[in-house]
Amino acid sequence: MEKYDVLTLEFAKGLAQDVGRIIKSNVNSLSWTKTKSGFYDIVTNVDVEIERMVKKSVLEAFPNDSFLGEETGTTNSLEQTKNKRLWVIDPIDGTTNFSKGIPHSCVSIAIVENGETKIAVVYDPFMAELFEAVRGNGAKMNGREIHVGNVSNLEQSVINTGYQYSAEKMREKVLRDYQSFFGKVRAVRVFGSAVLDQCYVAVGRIDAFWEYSLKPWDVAAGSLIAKEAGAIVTGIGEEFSIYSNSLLVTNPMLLPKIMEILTKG
Ligand code: 2AM
Ligand code: CA
Repeated sequence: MEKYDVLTLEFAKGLAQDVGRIIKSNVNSLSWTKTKSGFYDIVTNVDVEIERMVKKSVLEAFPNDSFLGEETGTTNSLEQTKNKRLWVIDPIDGTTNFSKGIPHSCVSIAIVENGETKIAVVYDPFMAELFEAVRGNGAKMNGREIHVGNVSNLEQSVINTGYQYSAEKMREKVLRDYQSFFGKVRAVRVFGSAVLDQCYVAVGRIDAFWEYSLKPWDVAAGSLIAKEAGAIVTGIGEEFSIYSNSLLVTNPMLLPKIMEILTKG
């Protein structure tokens, strides 16, 4: 690993743990919660405060890099970020959980080069779990290498999904997919943090995860951690990129079976 990548990774890990402490200590004391695009799409004062803090720290430490965050958008146009490192941040993934005191959310940090994630750090302060990956170097949780699970038949699989309430066009498809798995898998879960869902595939807690209409900050870090842990990361009927509309993360053995169901429906 290059020295600069090691330095960046260590910086991102420190930052993620600092942010995690803020998330955990604020979980039951929010100043405000606002709606964004619809009544279901919310943001809290903590999301905004964390993102401002992260943006300031990142741009002070790495002034030549660009920044894209869920709450404050981007410092540069996509064209301008082409030959630069782009930090893609979700200050809190699982904001609805967080706002209700449900202890399942995380901070997500990805460093992207030419549209592909090179370094990823995700921290869940409630479980004190730090996930990390560097492209080509495997994935770790709390310093130990992690790998996807080895469930090969649907009947024994526990899979996970999520949905954007705002994506009205997808509603019927989401419900059809959900129903298609009934009676075929052991369980379908909806935990409410797309980033942790991808990390959970990486560590073998769940066997597959799929979702539509995600944004770069929902997928940039988790997808690399899953891939480096041996998962297949793909779009559904399209190629995967951090900008694509669909995401399936699965252990390799389940890929054909799950893809068949998702593309048939
Ligand atoms: P969030 O908590 O950062 O909003 C739930 O299915 C997952 O989708 C969560 O990871 C959630 O991230 C994300 N999500 C919720 N609303 C979204 C939206 N309008 N666009 C993109 N992602 C969204
Ligand atoms: Ca968020």
